[in-house]
Amino acid sequence: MVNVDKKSSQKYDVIVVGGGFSGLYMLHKLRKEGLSAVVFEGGDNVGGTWFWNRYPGARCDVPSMQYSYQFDEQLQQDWEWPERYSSQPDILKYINHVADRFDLRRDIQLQTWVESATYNEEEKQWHVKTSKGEAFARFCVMATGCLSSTNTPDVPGIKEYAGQVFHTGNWPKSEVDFTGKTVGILGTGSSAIQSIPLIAEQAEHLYVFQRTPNFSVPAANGPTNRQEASKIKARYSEFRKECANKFTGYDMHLNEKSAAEVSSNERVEEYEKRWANGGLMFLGAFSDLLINEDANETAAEFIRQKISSIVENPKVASLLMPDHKVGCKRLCADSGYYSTFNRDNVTLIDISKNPISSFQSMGLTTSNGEWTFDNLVLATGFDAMTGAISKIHVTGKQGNSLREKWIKNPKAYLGLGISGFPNLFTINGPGSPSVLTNMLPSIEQHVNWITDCINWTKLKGFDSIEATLEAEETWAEHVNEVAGQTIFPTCNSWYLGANIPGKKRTFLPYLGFPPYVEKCESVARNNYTGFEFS
Ligand code: N01
Repeated sequence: MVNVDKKSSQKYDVIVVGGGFSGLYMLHKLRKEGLSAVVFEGGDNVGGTWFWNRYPGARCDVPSMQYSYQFDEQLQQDWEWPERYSSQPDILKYINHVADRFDLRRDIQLQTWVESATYNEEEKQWHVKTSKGEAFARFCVMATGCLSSTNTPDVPGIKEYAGQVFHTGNWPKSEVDFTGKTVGILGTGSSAIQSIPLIAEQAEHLYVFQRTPNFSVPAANGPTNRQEASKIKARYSEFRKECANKFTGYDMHLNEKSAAEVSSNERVEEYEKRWANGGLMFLGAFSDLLINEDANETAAEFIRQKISSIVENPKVASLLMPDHKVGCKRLCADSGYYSTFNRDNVTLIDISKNPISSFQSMGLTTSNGEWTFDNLVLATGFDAMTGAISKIHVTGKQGNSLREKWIKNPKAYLGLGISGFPNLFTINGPGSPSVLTNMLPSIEQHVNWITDCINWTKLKGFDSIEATLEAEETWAEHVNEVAGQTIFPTCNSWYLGANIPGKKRTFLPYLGFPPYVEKCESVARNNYTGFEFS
């Protein structure tokens, strides 16, 4: 581990902010290139998202054999994933193994929050102030995660609530025991859908406050199929290449047929097959589910019927049925979510028409009732893709603030570089495929690209590299244009920043991993078009 006092005002080639999947690989890669680097991480251990999201049932919904690093062949051969979809503790164990295996900890400073990063135009370097000191570097890489800045709703009186409050995205390390407790949970996104079945098993009574219902499909998790895993390992690098050619960067088993071209029997058969197999591959059932509203409606109706067949109380079933398009809010994968509403100790409260008016010390009031509970769980999501960076006072050229820039319009060229902020890179920043892909290959692609770019800049004798405003704007327009051809912008989601009051509504992630990679490679091949150097 970095000795805080000794290194607190040292100068590096690169400062990396964040010690999750991105920060760890970034450090490893920079070191391999002979560059000096430090990682500042706020948590008391590595892991990022997987360090903080310890809520009951936290699990990844991308298959374990794909949700893992591919940069080291021996690592991917050696590691054994116990389950098809990995639990948070197993992923954290893996991240810790990687930190030890590649001797990363000596350059990671834990429990160190980055407060500000200021670009010195004369010296062409970043001055980073942390909770423990300061450091300088020519380059700064924000590896701060897309879903790491928690969103706590600003409901009147929420601070008056006297029971214990837990946010799924910032769950305590010590065990939380809801036995004998009444619990209220706010939110019904992925985190809630994973945790509700487990909290319901423990709590005396669980009140679920739902503003918008969400589509969920069974995860069908289970132990890793060893035969299948061995087959993948026998040709891991080829398998990874095949996945990189998929739209989402992982294998969705996309059916080439459109929903319209098959009979209704064939359609239902396909949906049934995918429902039974489990997971997000449900969205690969037909080629046009995400681009054609009618096709999408066939999938939506199939899931609604499933809800109706699982949930015994028809009124509750009907409340759980979303009326938006499947996938426009991220599809969830669950283990017994809908059937949990058949339990006597679970009550669903619709707050779409009767919103929460205020919290009191013992609970909350909606326009049609009062609810008391011992503990409150906020499963209210994140200020996605820009929130974590905006929390840091980032100041670029001419004293301009990144927070101010992003309030008006959160954009970055290729999700990698920001005009007015030279030598600053974002891993999975706004405009990158990131959250619409398997995050791991997306992270590795960004880290590799950033490292090559830093090397190239140094090789050419430049002191700084900066995205041009024109390139940044053209890219942001393109991101929205591509999304506009799909069902994604048809509902309020965090992809659009719509979950954060006051955040500009713009589509944040880029749709399509292979064309994105091709674009990044072409930019690099052509001497980093869209960037300027000094
Ligand atoms: O957050 P969310 P999440 N009053 O934003 C509600 C990833 N992830 O933590 O829809 C009342 O999806 C909000 O309601 P509404 C995954 O990418 C992955 O669950 O805005 N309600 C919504 O129901 C996921 O998409 C995995 O009307 C309020 C909920 O809170 C992303 O993280 C697991 C409210 C927030 O849902 C975020 O998921 C978990 C208010 N003021 C997470 N404010 C896996 O890999 C918000 N809500 C499986």
